[in-house]
Amino acid sequence: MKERTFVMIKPDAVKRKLMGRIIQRFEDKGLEIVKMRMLKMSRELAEKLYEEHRNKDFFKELVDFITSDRVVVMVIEGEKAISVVRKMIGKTNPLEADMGTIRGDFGYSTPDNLVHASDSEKSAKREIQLFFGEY
Ligand code: 3AN
Repeated sequence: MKERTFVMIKPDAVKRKLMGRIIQRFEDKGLEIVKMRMLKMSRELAEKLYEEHRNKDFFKELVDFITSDRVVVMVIEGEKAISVVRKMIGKTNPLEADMGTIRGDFGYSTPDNLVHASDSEKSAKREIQLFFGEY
């Protein structure tokens, strides 16, 4: 069954001019980009996106980072898109992410680990609605 997932290219990837290469990977895999836009997030929006991390010690660092520059947000569609995209981005910590994944190939630290992608259908719905107003 086709699924939709929310993907965000983070400010570090935009600054490092990796946007094109990251988008290319999703297209090469056979996934469909059905919505996309670039924006600079407000603190309010960033805090909503990351609300599950509100009590973590890295929360302020994460919100500072994600609002520091532009991001690209996308809705990606495809068979099992949520798990396929999570596999393609790799583990949260780029030092532990497998080579061949986006974080494994391009990243070295957190919170600047290049991409965000929804981890479940529930998060995908919430995150897509947050940025695109509809699912
Ligand atoms: P993922 O993005 O792999 O689902 P989460 O949901 O655990 O990972 O974390 C959300 C974001 O918070 C990560 N993408 C990363 O930018 C940041 N983050 C996670 N762990 C840390 C940490 N220990 N220190 C700084 N930032 C972190």
